[in-house]
Amino acid sequence: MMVEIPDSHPRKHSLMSRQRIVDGLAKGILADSAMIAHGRGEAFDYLLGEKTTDSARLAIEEAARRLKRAKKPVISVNGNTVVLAGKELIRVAAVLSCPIEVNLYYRTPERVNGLLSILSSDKKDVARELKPEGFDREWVAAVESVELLGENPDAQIEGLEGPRSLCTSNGIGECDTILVPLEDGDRCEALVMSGKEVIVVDLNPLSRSSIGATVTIVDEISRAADILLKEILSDGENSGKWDNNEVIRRALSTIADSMNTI
Ligand code: PTJ
Repeated sequence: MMVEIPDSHPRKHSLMSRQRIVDGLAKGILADSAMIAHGRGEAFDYLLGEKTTDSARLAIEEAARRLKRAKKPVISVNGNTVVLAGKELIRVAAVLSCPIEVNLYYRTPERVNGLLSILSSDKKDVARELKPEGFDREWVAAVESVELLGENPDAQIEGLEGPRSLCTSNGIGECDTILVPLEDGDRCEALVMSGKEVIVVDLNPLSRSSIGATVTIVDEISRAADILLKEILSDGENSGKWDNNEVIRRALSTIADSMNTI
């Protein structure tokens, strides 16, 4: 049931995201457990104050630096990510000139095709937008050149078995740096083991993906993607040594501090 949410509602963004998941499930493009995954995310987001924390911002800055210096970056998306942040990630891919690959835990050809067709239509919408501030190339061409992969996998993620290991050589297969929102722990581990830099976006700081990643952004995917775009377009300073455990500890301490608000 679609309910009109007034602009004044303090949790409008969160309720609209929930509706996107409901609609995606009705269309059959999301995993049956998509709502459970979303609910877990919402619970953590609530405890994190439903905003990008300072430590998440540091992780986004680090992610931007690594994606910019990567030789072959790629953005991997699953069902939830496409419906929540498809357009945001197309903007990021256009600026990085990198492909987006649909890579699913619960893979079926129907879901892959359905998600690719949403991304194709998102690409058309994004191409019609004004180019983001700081981007000095031709916007329409940059957006149109974003390759959407995943339909015809011709490679496998080393160390994984089954349909979730299937990938495209020109995307996840040969990338050196991968942005993987809402990732599954085994795949994250396998990607790290195969020598790739793995940038995870996950609201749960204690998930196996969060703990195993090279850079963990503990933030909501659509919020994080907007900030990531700005960071990629800015002249960020070089990073020093990256301590990923520190951002995880800081996210946990934000959650612990939320108890002091009452
Ligand atoms: O589309 P598929 O087949 O690849 O399946 C995707 C899901 C997400 C259903 C599947 O990967 C899954 O079951 O994921 P998990 O194991 O529930 O993990 C999802 C993680 O993402 C959890 O740690 C959540 O806290 C986190 N999360 C959920 N929503 C968001 C989020 N993190 C960032 N932004 C969100 N919007």
